[in-house]
Amino acid sequence: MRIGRGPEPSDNQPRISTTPWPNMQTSGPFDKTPGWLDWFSGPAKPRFQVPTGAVDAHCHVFGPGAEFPYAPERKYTPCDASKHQLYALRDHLGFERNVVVQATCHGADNRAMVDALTSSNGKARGVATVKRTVTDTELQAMHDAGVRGVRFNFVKRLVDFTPKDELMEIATRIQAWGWHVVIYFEAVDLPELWDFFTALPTTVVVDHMGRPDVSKPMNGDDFGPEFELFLKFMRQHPNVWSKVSCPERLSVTGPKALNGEQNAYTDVIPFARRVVKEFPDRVLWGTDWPHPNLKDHMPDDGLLVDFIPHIASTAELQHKLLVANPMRLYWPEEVK
Ligand code: 0GY
Repeated sequence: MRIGRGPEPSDNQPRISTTPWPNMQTSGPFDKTPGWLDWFSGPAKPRFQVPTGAVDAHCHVFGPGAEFPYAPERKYTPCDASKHQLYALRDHLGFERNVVVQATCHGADNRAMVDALTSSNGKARGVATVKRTVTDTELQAMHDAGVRGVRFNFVKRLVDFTPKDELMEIATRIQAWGWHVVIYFEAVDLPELWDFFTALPTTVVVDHMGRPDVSKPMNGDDFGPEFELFLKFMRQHPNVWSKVSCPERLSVTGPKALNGEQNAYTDVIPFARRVVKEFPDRVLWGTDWPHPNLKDHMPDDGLLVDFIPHIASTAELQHKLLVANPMRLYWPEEVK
């Protein structure tokens, strides 16, 4: 099966094409960032069968630019990646639900993400980006659409600086809707951000394990000061969760999830496995489709799913990672 781009099909069905690597475009008055890697359009069927009710808890939509323009303040212009293509991928990989995280190329204009949620028959929830000027009416409308969190991004190549007092004000306000805060930062910045993160009054979800440098030497069970600090962060703060996603972004030595590779990104496995083992009730996993800003290669999402049993080796751990935990955080009303 291929999940192609192009004009949206009138019946909202995924478009099937025979071209494995089309040059995907950006619609509207936009040009892709030079060197942009397009998402993989012919993913393999995963060998690993995800459990019934599995949630892809980190993915994005991009535009389409002609319908949902990219934000003027964006740091990159991607190829379009529509809700139809996202939901076709979901079905192909065997997932039942998605958590759509606002991508920085849309700034604080959440319309594309919210539109994806409202088109999902309740099968998608979202994480928004908001400014302190957001009104309670707007927050309520986003809640009604399925938004359950806000994302604070500290990765400098992606966003301009937002003062911490503004972020704390937002975190305090969203508590009224029972939302949580998703944080994205680089491992080297954790010491400086520690006091702010530990003062957040909500559940806090860390993107991609705080982006460890997996090439730093390990000593037996000791992961070195940077990742040990991240583990301490989770250990000391029971409100902190982590996504154990994005091996394709963190890996230095691969091998890449391409050409049927069943043992991809082996250098990331010890890190993710450690987090899953120590905090099995506070981990989430997502594809990160359509994989913004990858520079080296674009993974085959089917093979990315085959990475999961390497980091969650039992059916019980897999169920927590893919079903029980995301359901508790994003669909608590359905959890008995
Ligand atoms: C990710 C990672 C990245 C980008 C974004 O919203 C975004 O632009 O999240 C990245 O470039 O590392 O989680 O998708």
